[in-house]
Amino acid sequence: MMLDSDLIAALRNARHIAVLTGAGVSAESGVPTFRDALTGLWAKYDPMQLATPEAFARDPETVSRWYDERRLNALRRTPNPAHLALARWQRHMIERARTFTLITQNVDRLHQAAGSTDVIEVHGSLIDWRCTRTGRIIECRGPAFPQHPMPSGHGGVLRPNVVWFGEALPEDAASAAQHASGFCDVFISIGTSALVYPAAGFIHFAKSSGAVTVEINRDPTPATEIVDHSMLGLAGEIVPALVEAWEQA
Ligand code: BV8
Repeated sequence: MMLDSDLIAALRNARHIAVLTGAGVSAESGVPTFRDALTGLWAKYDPMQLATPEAFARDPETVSRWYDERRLNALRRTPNPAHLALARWQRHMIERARTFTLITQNVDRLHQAAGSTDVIEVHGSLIDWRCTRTGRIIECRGPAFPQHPMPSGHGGVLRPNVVWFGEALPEDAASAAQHASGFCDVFISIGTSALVYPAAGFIHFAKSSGAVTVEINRDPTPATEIVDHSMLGLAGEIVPALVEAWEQA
């Protein structure tokens, strides 16, 4: 794979790298992207109509079932070469006393399974569910819920601890992501359609803050025309090649 020499030079000199990932990074692990997350019996639903507090209030059983099915699928999946390469890159950057910040829109926890640490989950996680009354968070790695929605045992029911459309990002995650995007020398967007805000805004903020910006994606996106380097292709192929080129630079 031919890699741009200017990009390799920018990566070699970067003291701070920030990466934003989307569902495209997990696609090769068998986790459907948000738009593909509706197969089979879910085909009749629009995810934008299910991933909202209004949908949960209107039909908690359907929304709970959809998220529990996605949770069980995510728990069956394993990290792919893109996840593993990002975790290796972070380790090697830390060894060189540099920073590597991974911001993810994904809710499948595959980055952590690959060994990435301090992952900033701007859209929460499918694995954690929280009580609608107390806000108490419970990590759910067990079998399918026997009931939908599940009683929390604390006077409420369990909802997925994800950020729904119309909900604010977790304050700590949003500010950490904003800081990393504004502070980095190189910002790399991987496997995201760059359509959902405020997450997609981190790409623009990094660029306006002077970072060299890179996009790795199977298809062009609205960010493609504003980044400095666009690499079209599969994350599972491009990301390991990029990390190898950085290690040899
Ligand atoms: C909020 C968790 C306000 C749930 C998700 C401007 C500013 C702020 C908000 C807005 C704004 N304009 C509009 C909004 C509202 C809205 C929004 O952005 N709407 C869009 C549709 C226009 N934003 C919000 O509602 C956000 N909240 O703004 O709150 C507020 C403030 C204060 C107080 C109260 C309220 C919250 C947004 C978060 C929604 N939750 N996920 C769940 O998972 O169910 S978003 C979800 O969809 C994903 O997390 C992802 O971020 C997004 C898109 O999903 P996908 O398309 O599947 O995935 P992705 O984007 O990652 O695309 C896949 C890409 O991968 C594709 O491009 C494909 O080509 C590529 N690909 C595929 N395979 C591969 C690959 N690439 C490489 N290799 C491969 N193998």
